[in-house]
Amino acid sequence: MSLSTGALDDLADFSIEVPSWAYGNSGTRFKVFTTPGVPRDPYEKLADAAQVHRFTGLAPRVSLHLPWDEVADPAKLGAYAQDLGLRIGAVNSNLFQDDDYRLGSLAHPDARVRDKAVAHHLHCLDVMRATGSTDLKIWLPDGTNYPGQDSLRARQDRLADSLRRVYAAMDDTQRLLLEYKFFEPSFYSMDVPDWGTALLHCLDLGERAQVVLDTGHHAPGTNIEFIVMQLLRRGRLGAFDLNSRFYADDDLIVGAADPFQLFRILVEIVAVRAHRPDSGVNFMLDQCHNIEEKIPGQIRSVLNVEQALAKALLVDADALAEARQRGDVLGANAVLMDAYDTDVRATLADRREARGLPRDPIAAFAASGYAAEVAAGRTGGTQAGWGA
Ligand code: PSV
Ligand code: MN
Ligand code: MN
Repeated sequence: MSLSTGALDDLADFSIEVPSWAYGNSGTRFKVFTTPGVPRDPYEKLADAAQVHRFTGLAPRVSLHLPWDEVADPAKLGAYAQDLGLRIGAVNSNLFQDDDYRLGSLAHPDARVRDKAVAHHLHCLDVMRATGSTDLKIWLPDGTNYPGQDSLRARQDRLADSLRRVYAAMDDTQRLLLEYKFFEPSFYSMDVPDWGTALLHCLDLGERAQVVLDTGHHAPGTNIEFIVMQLLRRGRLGAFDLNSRFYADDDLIVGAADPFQLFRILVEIVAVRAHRPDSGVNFMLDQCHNIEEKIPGQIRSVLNVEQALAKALLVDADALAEARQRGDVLGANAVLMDAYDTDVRATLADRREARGLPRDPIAAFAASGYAAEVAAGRTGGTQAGWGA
């Protein structure tokens, strides 16, 4: 396949949002390993994120998580991001580390706790106003562990009411992005376990409520690209949390476990040009780097997404349509596989070089000395929030 077709031109303004928590120490409930030079505050997380953008040109936005990224002056944090050539992306409302949330947050049986969770979102909206963020991202740990523990239906009603209160407080320029997850930390029922539930809540709320699809949040074998297509059909795919899973919510580097699945997802995206910046689909990462180096881990991640998108852009749409029309099952499949099997690495390196970026961003970062510099200068870095 020739790569000189201009099919890859759309890569020029494609971007990926990185999570602030990818730069902190993280781990499992068994152990959190520390990394020398890990950021001590949100400012240092942004400085590390800026390295990913510097070497790839792909990652100009950073998601925050509150209260992990709480600062005295959010406007100053937003301005600092700008100085680094970045922007604050989605603000995630953390509802899973407060003792009050033992039985849930926005769906909690006690109105006092629900009020507290709603108030936290109003605070997040203020931080968004101060930092220039437009996306409020809600992932609920809410659910139950035992049949009978609470009324499944009452929990939905309480959740709908709480979400309405948050939505009503939003500006016209702000979006509410609702993420689903099929299990964990609740093991019998999650209150937003699937895309159908998330979509129903979003449809009730209004136009500016959209669904977040985290690629690690489905049962094994789920056809994720079908969900992508269906949410796109209704104009309700707001964002991705991209990562890889082998078993559950593994939060590993995107494209590591199943690059073909990532390609198939992006084929559905490209089919309706949702990779374009004006589509409203925010391509975010939600990953943790438990044992690998964090900045190179993020660089690898954004490059994996770019590579999968490049292959999706190479799909010959006309040939595919013709094969489908004639009922040529193998022919249609071959069109997809031709694109997937194309080695785009040299082409992408050429494109980087032409834009003044390194051909090999991971090698360039290693050669830059940044890791040694921060290891020497930062002591007592924070953990992203998991384990202990
Ligand atoms: C939950 O598993 C989740 O995917 C949500 O997006 C959280 O905000 C995120 O992980 C960070 O831990
Ligand atoms: Mn997520
Ligand atoms: Mn997750």
